[in-house]
Amino acid sequence: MKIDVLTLFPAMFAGPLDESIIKRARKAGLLELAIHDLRDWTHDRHRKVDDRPFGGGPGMLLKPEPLFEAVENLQREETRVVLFSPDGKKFNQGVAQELSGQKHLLLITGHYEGVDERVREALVDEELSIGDYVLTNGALPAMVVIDAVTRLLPGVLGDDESSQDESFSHGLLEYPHYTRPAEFRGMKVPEILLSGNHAEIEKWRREQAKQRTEKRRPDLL
Ligand code: JCQ
Repeated sequence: MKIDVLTLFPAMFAGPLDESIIKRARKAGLLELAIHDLRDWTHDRHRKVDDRPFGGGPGMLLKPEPLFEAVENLQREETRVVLFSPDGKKFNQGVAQELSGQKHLLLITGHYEGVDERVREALVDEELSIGDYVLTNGALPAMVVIDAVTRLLPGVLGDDESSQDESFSHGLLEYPHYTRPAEFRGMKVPEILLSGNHAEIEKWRREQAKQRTEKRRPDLL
């Protein structure tokens, strides 16, 4: 998969995407990631990307010209153009799965009070929110989506890291997990997990996942 990102803060992307599983996916050529500075598509001396809203009011908006020029230069026939903002559709594991099937994503990271509405109307296929709070810009949401999508790409996770088995794919939260030692500071691992009875262990885990979901996330049931 190819992902292009348009941002005013390209330096924010150095670090999180150069570690661990994302780093490995990039090295293996499974993810081709390019971070672009939106100012590279301005033509004035001050590289101006924002302006005041018509009709007055506080804050600045991203102006249309650099965004149109950037998207028109980067997009192909098969591109999905995504804008991040608190007004978008809520991102979740299902959206991540859907995006992981695309050939090319172009992620636009908003800023200030938002973007000129003509960007939404003419350029954006999908507006996404990562949650009901306001961030200073869309760089963190873009990294969240890149991370969630990349780990779903075929070949990215090894057998030990497999995403087949994990919580959101069943629509339930995870059951409790334990590793050695069997007793730590007086806290014991549930006996059933040491029993070797795999049918009973499965049953216990299903029940724990159900109880935990009822208690913490009844909205998932
Ligand atoms: C994304 N949840 C919060 C902030 C305006 C495009 O307009 C704006 C974009 C942002 C950045 O994104 C978020 C966000 N999901 O704040 C303000």
